[in-house]
Amino acid sequence: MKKPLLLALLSTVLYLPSEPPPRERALINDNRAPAGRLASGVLTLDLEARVATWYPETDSGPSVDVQAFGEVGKRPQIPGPLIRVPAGTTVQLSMRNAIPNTMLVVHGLSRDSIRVASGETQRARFKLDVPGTYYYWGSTSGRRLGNRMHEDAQLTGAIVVDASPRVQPSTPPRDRILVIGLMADTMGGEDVLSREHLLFVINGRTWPHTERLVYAMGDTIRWRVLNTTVDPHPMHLHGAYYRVEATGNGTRDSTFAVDDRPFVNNGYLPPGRTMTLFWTPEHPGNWLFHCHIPEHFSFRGPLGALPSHDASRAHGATNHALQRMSGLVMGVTVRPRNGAASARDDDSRRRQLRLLVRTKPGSTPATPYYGFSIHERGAEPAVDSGPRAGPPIILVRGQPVGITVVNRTEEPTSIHWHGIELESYFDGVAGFSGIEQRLTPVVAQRDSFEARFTPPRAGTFMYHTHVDEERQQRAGLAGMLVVLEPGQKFDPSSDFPVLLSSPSDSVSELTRVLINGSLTPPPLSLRTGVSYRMRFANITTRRSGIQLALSRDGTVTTWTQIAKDGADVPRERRVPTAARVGLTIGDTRDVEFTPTERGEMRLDVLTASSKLLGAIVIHVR
Ligand SMILES: [Cu+2]
Repeated sequence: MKKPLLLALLSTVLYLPSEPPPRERALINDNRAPAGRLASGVLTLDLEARVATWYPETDSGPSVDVQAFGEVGKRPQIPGPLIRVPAGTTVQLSMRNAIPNTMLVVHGLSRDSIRVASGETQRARFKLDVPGTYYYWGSTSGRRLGNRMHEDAQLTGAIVVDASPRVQPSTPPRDRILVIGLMADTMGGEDVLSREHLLFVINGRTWPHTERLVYAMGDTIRWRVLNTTVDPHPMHLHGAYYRVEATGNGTRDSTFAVDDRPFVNNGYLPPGRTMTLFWTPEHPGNWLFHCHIPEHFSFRGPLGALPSHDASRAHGATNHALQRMSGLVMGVTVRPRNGAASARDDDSRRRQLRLLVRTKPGSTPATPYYGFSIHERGAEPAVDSGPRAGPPIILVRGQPVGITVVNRTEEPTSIHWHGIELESYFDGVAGFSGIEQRLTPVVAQRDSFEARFTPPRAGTFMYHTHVDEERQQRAGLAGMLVVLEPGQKFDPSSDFPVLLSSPSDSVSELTRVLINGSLTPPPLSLRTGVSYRMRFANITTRRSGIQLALSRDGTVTTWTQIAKDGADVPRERRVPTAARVGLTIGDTRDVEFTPTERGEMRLDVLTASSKLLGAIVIHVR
């Protein structure tokens, strides 16, 4: 609208604001530059909470006004300014509340929370003594850390206390700090199926706009990952394992003894928890580090809006990674070593399999029903209407394999070999896996793609679609991948895969899981005195809190955990424990047990609050 000329002139002369001044932009904080002034063992830090405009995608993308911490005289940051000091540093803090009409309560700085009314400044003096990873957080809504949803949900900053420089030379830290944040409209929980707005960010940005971390082969990569959200996050690393060095809850951080460090590719990060991890890439190329809950990394609209029904169909997407994922994902690029020879391809020894991906009877476009079949020799197996999960693929450690994924469905797909340490190009993230210009293509309708790898480790892994994950995994595109030691035979009478997935209809999904693709898995027949192995895998789409329990007459028995995520528990650390274990999305776990008495046993699949989701009945003879 045109302003009347006189008013326009007056505005010019008198600088009358014609509209409110634009808010200042929040800086995206990569958590590399510590805040404040450090001198003689004292950090002077003047913080302020203000309202700022946040751009979680790109500098010119959609934006939202939120509350943010900043240093006084500098721009606000999301996440808040990094406090990073050597152990023993005294912090001289001032905290100002520049948000109108609020009571700001800040936790994690000094022993007590700091309450600051609008326009006021509070001071605190405290010492940071214990090395580790922590965070501070504020609220103006009176909510707890994870329950902040809108305006105050980004009032979070990392605190890192480094070992004293007298102990450790003061080289610039090479670790990276990744703060997971969330803005949502409802809190969620086990039974909430869809949240309208759900914006997951890492260091203030959502995928594919999160920072791309670049390393060289042989680098030790060290991350401090902070979950300041209400949701748990199983953090899956593609193509490699990491060691968890420490875990914390924001105010306490515990370092594992060297021998106790979990060795995983899928580490569980509950709400409010932190973990410090490290890994050394052995393969160059592009790798993902992402939450394995599809709702947390599937494609969403601007500012995390639930995409419209049409937009949620991936049929046209050719670049899955960039067009069909968002949220809680980091991309890592590992540069090849100069002059390093690529792995020698020995085709004469390569076992060739075809993995047929086909539409099953009963499939509809709205609720697709797809199946995997393995075709190794002879005629192609017929399409069956059996279990809604792929058959186990049995491979041998050290034996090269070529698995040709043949897509005969009506939508593009791509298969990820979950937990296998392989070349990036075969990792299955269409549009992302690979090196430089050679990126994995999506497997289009009526097309195929040969994944080549040599499993370096015997154990329990998975193969599953990495396209439109929620839809295609529920359609049935997930199975177990078992890698045996050379010379070992797979014995289905003593070795039991137990793959958990989600039913495709939303009513069953509320109360049940599929066990090996079935709501009614057949009972197992065991004999006393025989040792059995069970291989558990959770590829459900929303059941991150699953517990598995083996019991007799209502009493949990004992078993021995022998592997997690495909990596063996060292023999000397294998001890019988109570037969109950958590299995989050993306986890695999192997246990061994020997029945000692005849009778009936049960393997129950339970929610975190012990509601029954499914069971296998076991007859011991
Ligand atoms: Cu998550």
